[in-house]
Amino acid sequence: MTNMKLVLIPAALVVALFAFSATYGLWFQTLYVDGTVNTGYLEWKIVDQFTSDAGKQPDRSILPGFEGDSFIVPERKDVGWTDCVIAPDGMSATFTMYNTYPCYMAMFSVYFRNTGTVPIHLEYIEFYDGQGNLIVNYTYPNTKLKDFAVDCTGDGLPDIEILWLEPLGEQIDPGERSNEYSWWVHVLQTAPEGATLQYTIKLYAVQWNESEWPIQYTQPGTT
Ligand SMILES: [Ca+2]
Ligand SMILES: [Ca+2]
Repeated sequence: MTNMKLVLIPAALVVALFAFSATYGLWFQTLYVDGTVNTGYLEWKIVDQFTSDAGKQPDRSILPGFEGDSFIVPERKDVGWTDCVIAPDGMSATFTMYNTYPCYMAMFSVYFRNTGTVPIHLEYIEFYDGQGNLIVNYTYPNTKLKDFAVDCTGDGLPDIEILWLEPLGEQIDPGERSNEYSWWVHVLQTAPEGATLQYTIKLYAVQWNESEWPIQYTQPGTT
């Protein structure tokens, strides 16, 4: 009887291992499923820009803190000028002001397009100085960014102050172009004489339903 038990136990083990191996084999069997899985992709590009003193325009002037009339054109002098280069990947734009002097003022804008397949939400904007250092990460929706200064030349002294004009919070559907995002720049007294001043901006978007501050829409028929 004892010998019979000893025989039965290994036999049971063999049966159990056989069953387990069948399950194991099925677990790793490749299963083929027919069909197409569509996954959207997130992409946007800066597609256009504006600088107010491109070419030979009369220079504008304004006082520190953007006080005064921004459309003053003193004696129609043309000393400085501006331009913009959009990066080949469309993810950033670099703005340059040439031959500047204190109180010189210029206006700048960018526009971008949703080149992906899902709606996006403009989440924040970054400003970098002339050395590529991050200066400001603008993340506050529907509010005006407080004026901020940027040292473009890396000498520790601010060269320009920036006034951001448009609130964030825009949703852009696939293929659509954004609204205008614009800001003013005023050259400070501490900028080097005749300096070429440069800074870069980057815009960041997220999938519309992953925004930290989604736009609250009113449902039709509600008050
Ligand atoms: Ca000019
Ligand atoms: Ca400086």
